[in-house]
Amino acid sequence: MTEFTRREFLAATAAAALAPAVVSSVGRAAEAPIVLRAESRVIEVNGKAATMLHIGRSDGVSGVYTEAGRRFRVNLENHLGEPTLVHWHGLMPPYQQDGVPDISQPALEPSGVYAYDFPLAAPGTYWMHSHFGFQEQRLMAAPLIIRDPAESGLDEQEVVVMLHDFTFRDPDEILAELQMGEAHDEMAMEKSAGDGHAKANDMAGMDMASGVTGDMTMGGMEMDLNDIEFDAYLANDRTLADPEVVGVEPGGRVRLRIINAAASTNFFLDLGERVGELIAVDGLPVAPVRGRRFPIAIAQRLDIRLRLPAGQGAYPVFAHREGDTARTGILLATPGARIDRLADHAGHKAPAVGLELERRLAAVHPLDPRPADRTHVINLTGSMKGYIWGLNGVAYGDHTPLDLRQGERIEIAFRNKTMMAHPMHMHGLPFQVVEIDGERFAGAMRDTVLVPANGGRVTVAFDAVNRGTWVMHCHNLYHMAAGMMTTLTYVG
Ligand SMILES: [Cu+2]
Repeated sequence: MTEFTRREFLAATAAAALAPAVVSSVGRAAEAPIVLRAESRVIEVNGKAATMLHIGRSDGVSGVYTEAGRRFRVNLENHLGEPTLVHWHGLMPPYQQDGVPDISQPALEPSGVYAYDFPLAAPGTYWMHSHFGFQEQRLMAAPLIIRDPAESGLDEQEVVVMLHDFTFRDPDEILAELQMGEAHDEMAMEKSAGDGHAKANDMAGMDMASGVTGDMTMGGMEMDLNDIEFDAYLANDRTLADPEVVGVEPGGRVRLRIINAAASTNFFLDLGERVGELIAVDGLPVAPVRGRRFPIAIAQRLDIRLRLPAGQGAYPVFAHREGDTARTGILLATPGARIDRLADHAGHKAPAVGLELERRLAAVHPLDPRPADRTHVINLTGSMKGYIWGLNGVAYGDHTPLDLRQGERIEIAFRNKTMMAHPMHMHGLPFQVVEIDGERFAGAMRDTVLVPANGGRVTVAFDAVNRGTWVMHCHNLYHMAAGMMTTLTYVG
């Protein structure tokens, strides 16, 4: 991915120099748009071919790499035999360009083209994914990296890692089976018996280099961690049987940009023996946190700085599925380093992802402290039985849009009444985490926060300044499909 990045950067620079400048209506020279193609592709997983989806580019780059201060100029072409639409996850576009079918704009029909053009304010690690049906589970996602021009002189190698959970099955069938209930109920019981009590012990292995182990005991309560059995976990589309090997320099500095693009899986990012420095979550800077293992919930991102030892070496970067031994990852390797086969299962189950890291995060650019003009309590509701999920007891479609006004400071208090954790994502602008389990603090700015199972309470705050109609939903794709979504509209 790093090689792609460098190549892409050179190609973009060359293209900018050669392409005739187009004069836009405001008289400013504009770059030619990047063409993104929604298309199908065949990949091989576990030795078997699978037809998946893809956001492709003619130059072979996966995703968009650009700089803050530039415009996001993209033409999305639909080369699929079905409608699609792509959401620019974490960006702050005008709402008509947010990529949510029937909220922002109609889905893009086969052979259609949509043009996107808006300014990119903040640098950071973002991503793009289909917001149509289950296309995201079919791997229709790509990195969206906005570099900081102020950091262009840093001697630091960028390594982007996109995580996926992978299934050969049809996601519609998976959801239908979950809604049938029976198989799932058995699995949930087995899981809570098997995992629920192991968690406290597993946490002893938790290491964020500060000695803080966090409070993640589950109090013996039953919970359901992983309700779908996947066939593989991918890092940049590959498993650990044949991982991506990224060439690095002895003693070099690496900036990992980790994107959890999984449909239904929380991971622990595991740096093995190396200690990294977490510098941003969901693209937005935080006061640095040093550690070897960092939780990353569905749709979240981690930016981690890593200084490699002098001398030859190979350094795995694992993503370990919560509540499971399964893992995926990539390998950073100096030239000539010995490369050993990495097992795709760890020797132990990872614990549940909780909020032990979240409590320690502090935004570098927090909201101005200010009392809320309006607070909405949102109960996360639902049941494994019938696999019905909703917000305040209703599914999307029957929902009442959240009431708010342009310019207000809004707080949203999530209360999880279910046995599963929910990664809650809001479109339009990032929020700040300001309260966990009744304790106020000035936490991270981010766009997705995990609300833990069995009574987890998280409050987020934001200023409603990006007028329009937006969605807020659980980013577990199966929960969203089952109705765990609502809308908010604010206009001037
Ligand atoms: Cu959920």
